[in-house]
Amino acid sequence: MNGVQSVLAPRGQDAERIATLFWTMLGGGTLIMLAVAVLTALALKGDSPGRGWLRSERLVVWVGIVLPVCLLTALLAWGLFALRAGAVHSDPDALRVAVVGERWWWRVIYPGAGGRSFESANELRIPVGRTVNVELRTADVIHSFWVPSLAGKVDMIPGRTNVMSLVANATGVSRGQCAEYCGGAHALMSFHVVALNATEFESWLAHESGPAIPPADAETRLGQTLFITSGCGACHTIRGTDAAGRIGPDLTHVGGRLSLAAATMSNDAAAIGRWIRDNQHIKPQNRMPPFAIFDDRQLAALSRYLAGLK
Ligand code: HEC
Ligand SMILES: [Cu+2]
Repeated sequence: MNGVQSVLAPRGQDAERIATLFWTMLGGGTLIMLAVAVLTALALKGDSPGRGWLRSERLVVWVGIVLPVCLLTALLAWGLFALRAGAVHSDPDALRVAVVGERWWWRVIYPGAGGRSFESANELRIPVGRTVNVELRTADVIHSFWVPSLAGKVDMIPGRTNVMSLVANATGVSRGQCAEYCGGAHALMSFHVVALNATEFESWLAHESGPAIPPADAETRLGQTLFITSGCGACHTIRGTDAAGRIGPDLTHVGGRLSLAAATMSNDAAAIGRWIRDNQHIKPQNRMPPFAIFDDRQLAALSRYLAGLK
């Protein structure tokens, strides 16, 4: 997935402006540096008419003062204009989604039908071409929400709600990362943003807002029973079951996500099993205790149940 997390591979309106700003500043800076190098070489090694020209007052005033003042003022003005990226787009049709930074994962809250919101985690799905205003909050310390290929970064600050706009220009997956050190597992606090076309997005949203699919066979029924009886539901919600915990990510459709544990692992039954048994080695200090209480058959049932929650 080349460029999924690169400022230089923009796939969003604001990221495009930032990339243009970067290339323009780089180009301008390079030209100025070359000019200064040539003038320096001339001053050091040039013949005497050349050096005399360099000493002339007119050159010092025009090239030494007037030119830099005009050039830098123009670049500053243009840079400020270009960076209206980062401003919130006022778009009546905008989709509003909330993302809450938690040590060390992302709670994502979508508006549901009839004004009722519902939760997901560690993955933001958005419709391509439509403004998405993301409300950024934190449950604990300062985090920073950054998807380099879509837009600039905005901090999540205790007691405040910051809003940023995202507009994806193309369908596809971008990767984001917490960009403000927030303690132990900060480096493993990433996520994906998946831009879908409008109809795909609407059907995904409708499915995601619904309850978990019930287990279909004896093994996944055992998995669900283990989930409820082992205390997982104290921290996790699976809508449609008795599990209604709010401390960890909502697992109603966990099997449908691209990754586990905030883009730390790939997502399949085997990875879920490893996560349950060994998560403190996989993501040291994360807030889920490792569970060594299951035998292999139980762990397989529990993992298959969760992986099946698409
Ligand atoms: C004390 C609270 C707590 C308990 C109990 C708990 N978890 Fe977790 N769980 C968490 C937290 C917090 C995370 C997020 C970890 C991270 O990514 O930093 C998590 C993450 C997960 C994930 C990855 C979810 C995702 O979106 O990436 C799975 C799967 C999971 N837990 C399954 C379980 C199962 C199965 C049990 C019971 C055996 C369980 N959890 C018990 C708190 C808990
Ligand atoms: Cu962080």
